[in-house]
Amino acid sequence: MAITGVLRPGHMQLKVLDLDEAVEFYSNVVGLVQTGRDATRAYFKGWDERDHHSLILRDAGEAGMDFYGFKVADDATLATLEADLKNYGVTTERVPAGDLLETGERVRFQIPSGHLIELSSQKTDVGNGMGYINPPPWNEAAERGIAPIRMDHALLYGPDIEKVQALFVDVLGFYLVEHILLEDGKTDLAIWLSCSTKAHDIALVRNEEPGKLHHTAFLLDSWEKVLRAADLMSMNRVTIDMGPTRHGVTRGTTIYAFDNSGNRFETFCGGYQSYPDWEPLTWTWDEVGPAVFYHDRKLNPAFLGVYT
Ligand code: M3P
Ligand code: FE
Repeated sequence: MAITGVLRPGHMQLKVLDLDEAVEFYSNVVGLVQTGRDATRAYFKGWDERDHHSLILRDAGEAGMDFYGFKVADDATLATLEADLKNYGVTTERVPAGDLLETGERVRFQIPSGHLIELSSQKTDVGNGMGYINPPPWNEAAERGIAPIRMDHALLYGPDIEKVQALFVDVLGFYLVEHILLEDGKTDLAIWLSCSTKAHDIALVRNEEPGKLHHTAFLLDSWEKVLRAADLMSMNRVTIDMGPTRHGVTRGTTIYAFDNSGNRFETFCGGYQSYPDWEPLTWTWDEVGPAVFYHDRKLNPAFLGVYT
């Protein structure tokens, strides 16, 4: 098995203003599949995800993120990474199995940017509805609403992103794929980190205020589906922040829009696949516009300034 350690983003718990409204939005407009509900939360997955859930919506009376979790290979890996984090000086806590539906114990810790990150190794495989023997390529869940394949990545806003990078690289086995430099030519404004061959599994933008969410991204498999997503957003009167367009960073095609709580989400079609031995790509301050929006070549004011 070549992929070891941290495998992929596992879950994001998002705070919403009104759970019923959010459930309706993420089911019918975003087109995620609802897989569960508990006292305060609703659970969703993309149509081609197999684990019980990736997005959890919590009735919180406000917007933002509670935590972002990664799936690790197995229980032994979870215990090893927990010990490695402690040796690195990170305080960790075990959240009991079953706290999230169909999910085993989670190791939770705070990173220097103020966000809560989790690792877990067990989540019930509920399948993608197409079975494991002679499966069809897609089913009706792949066409309802925007219908992303999976939750893809998150972009977090907070301070001390170089410390976050060190922790993810030195302890969790991630690598830097791309970064944008500030005017001084030395300090990073933003970093894109991968634990896989994806161009990013997590990204961070430097920001004074800790613990903030810029966006959660959902994967589509073609530029045409990005266009279809934009059509559906307009048909459903969804507020689009930017797009459809392309990122210079990651070369991904993209739309940013807001859910009814004001949380930004991205419908993203990945640009290229990356490898841990590749030299990271650098974007300089004078090219920050095209780094983020390749066609407009400038940032829109809401894009950097609005987060939850
Ligand atoms: C992405 C992406 C920023 C750039 C964001 C890029 C906030 O969201 O998926 O590559 O500068
Ligand atoms: Fe993104």
